[in-house]
This record gives sequence, C-alpha cells and structure tokens, in this order.
Amino acid sequence: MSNPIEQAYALAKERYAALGVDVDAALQKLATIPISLHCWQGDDVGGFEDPGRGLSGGIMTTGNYPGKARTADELRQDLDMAYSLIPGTHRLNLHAIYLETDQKVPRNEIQPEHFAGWVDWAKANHHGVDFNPTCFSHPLADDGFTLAHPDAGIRQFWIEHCMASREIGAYFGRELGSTAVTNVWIPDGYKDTPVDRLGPRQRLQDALDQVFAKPLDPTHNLDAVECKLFGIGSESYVVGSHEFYLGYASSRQKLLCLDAGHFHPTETIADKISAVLLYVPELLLHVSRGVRWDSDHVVTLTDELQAIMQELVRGNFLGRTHIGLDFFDASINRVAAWTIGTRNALRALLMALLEPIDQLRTLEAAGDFTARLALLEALKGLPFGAVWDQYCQQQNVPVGYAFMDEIRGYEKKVLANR
Ligand code: RNT
Ligand code: ZN
Repeated sequence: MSNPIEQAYALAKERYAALGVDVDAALQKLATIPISLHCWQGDDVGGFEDPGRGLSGGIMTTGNYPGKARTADELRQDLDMAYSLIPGTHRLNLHAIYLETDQKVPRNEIQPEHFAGWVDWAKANHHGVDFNPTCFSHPLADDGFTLAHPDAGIRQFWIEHCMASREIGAYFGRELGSTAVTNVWIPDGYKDTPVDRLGPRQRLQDALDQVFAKPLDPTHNLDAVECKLFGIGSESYVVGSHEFYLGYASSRQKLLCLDAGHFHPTETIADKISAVLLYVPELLLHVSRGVRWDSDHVVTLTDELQAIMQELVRGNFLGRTHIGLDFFDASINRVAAWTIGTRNALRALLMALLEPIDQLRTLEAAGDFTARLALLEALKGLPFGAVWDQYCQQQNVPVGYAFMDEIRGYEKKVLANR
C-alpha cells in the first residue's frame, strides 16, 4: 500500500466505517449508474443537418472557443476523449439533427439508417444511446410553434418528426440491447401575454396523443416529456408548462423530464422527485445549472446538485430515474465542459451514496432533529475526496485535476487544427 491515493482511501474508509457506511459497496454501486452525456455540448447545439443554420427555439449558446466539432466523426472523437476522462461506462444523448446523410432529409422523414454510424460507434464503445426529436432550429419552427402550431399542416410535420424519432429511439434500444429514452421538448410559447392560454395546450395534448399512439416495446424505447417555464422569446407563456406535462405524463403514464434550469430561479428540482414519482412511472433528469436564468452553465458541485443526488439515493429512486445532462457552454473547451460537468454529477452521486442513511432516518423518525442536523453537517467534513480519487484510480481515469493535462494535449493535437 505504497500509493498515497490508496493510503488516503484506507483512512477514509475507516472514518466512514465508524458511521456504518460501506465505502467499497458505494463505489461498486456508483460504477453501475450511467449518466447520459448530451451530444450537443460538443458543437453548441448545431447538428449536421444544416451546418449554416443558427440555433433557435429560445435556447442559446454564448462564446466562440476554438475547436468545436464540425462533423459526426469529430464529435465522436471529442466524446471518446471526454469518456476516457470520466470514470465508469456512460450513455450518449443524441438529437435528431445529428443525423448522417449525403442529401438533406426532411425531419419528418428521418430513418434509423441515418443513425447507423452512431449505432456502430455505440456498439464498439459500449454506450447506450438516448434520443430527442429536434423541434427547433428549423424554418417551420421559426414562429415559435411546433406541436402546438395553429396551422394543422405544420403541426402534422412535427407530429411526424416526433413519431419518426420514437422509432429511432427504439432502433437504438434494439440494436444496443439497452433501453433508449426519447424525450420530447418543444419551444412553443409567446413572447407577450396571450389571451388564449387553453387552445395551444389543447392542440399540444392532441398532438402528443398522436405522437405516442403507436405502442413501442418498452424494453427498446421509453417516452419522456420535458416542461419549461420560459425561454428567450417565450417569456410570457410556454405551452408545455410543468402543470401541463405533469398532468400529461401522469394521465398517460409517460416519463417526466425535470430540467434543473426550467423552473423559477429559486425553485429546485430535488424536492419534486419524490412527489412526481408517486404519479409517473419513471423520471428523466436534465441536470443543468442556471445562473440567474435557464442559462445552461456547466454543472458544478453545488448544494442543488448534491440535493438532487441525495434524493435519488435516499428515496431509492435510482432504478426509476434516467440521469441526463443538459448544458452548453461555448466559451470554454467543450471536451472539458463535458468532463467537468459529468465528473461533478458523479461526485455528487458518490457523496449521496456515502451517507449513513439508516442512521439519519432513525434520528428523524425519533424526532431527534438536533442530531440529524449535527450528523448531516459532520458528513460534509468527511474525506469524500479520498474516496473519489480512489474511484478514479480504480477506473483508470486521471485523478483530480490531472485530467486537464489530457485536455490540453488534446486541444493542441486535435482541436487547434480545426
Ligand atoms: C431546452 C431544453 C432541451 C434542450 C435540448 C437541446 O430548454 O432544456 O432539453 O436543452 O433538447
Ligand atoms: Zn433540457
């Protein structure tokens, strides 16, 4: 035991054991939890359908850090780099605009074959894949409406796109032997106060029912819906609000997607998890970090992130929750953004797995709130970092800040030449 990482780990293990926490079991558990990395951090939500087209739909990237991926091969190369710096085996979350075709394919005609390159790559690298219809950055979405559009023809176009996307989700699930979650998010809403708040919601409800009409094998594909409070250009009204989708997911038994940036700035999603899971079968999380608004900053190790992961572990909800990330920062190295954000999600998960939850529950049940507070605060001073370092070493990824050496090397060798 000459290695200082292992020495620190052995000491940390003793400290946790004194509280009844089995650290090795926590690390074993952590290794089984996949995080779905969002492909869109790698190219500022651009996609390959129409490289010249800017991002729309009320979301925005800022910054022009050099080296963004311009092709699927470049994106996969960057993803490979990020995954090599993140402990564990993780998933990829793909958007429909990341298709690979020689000729332009209308979004309502996308087919599994347009994603065959992703399947080959995912198979070779043991990644499960999740999927999303892209209901933005498109001429038929330019007036801010898609599935809830007042024009029946445009609505139909987006319904068909979402139906095609579910089939592609099922294709990934089947090919990879790992269930895909296909998540529907639409930007639909009004900049200024509408007088008819009901009509668009009725149209959305009906459109979604058409999208989901065809039953798909749930071992291949699961459907999720994502709510939002506001976007750029939809400040006054968003059709797919939280109440809308909670009701929809609950009545249709769909997965609900909770994005950490999609609520009022002082509202956090951690407290919602135990409530909504009483009514919906499973959850999808878009772990993100809003700064003053839904700004999609890289996830850092905040109290909020810790609270989310604590809820998943304390409530035994991991088996019913799909953890995805959703941030896009174009002002820093994009491979580093993935690496930092995903490692933080895992660090928060590990912290949660290292809680003496039985003891905390006993204290709470006994009404000993003094001891509950004291123990929760004492936990914050335990040598968590030594356990995380050991995990990274075990999983053959750089320990601590050392991943930046790899990022710098990659930037010089690969990104600088783009
Ligand atoms: C937008 C939603 C949505 C997107 C991605 C690109 O506010 O969070 O999840 O970020 O689909
Ligand atoms: Zn999201």
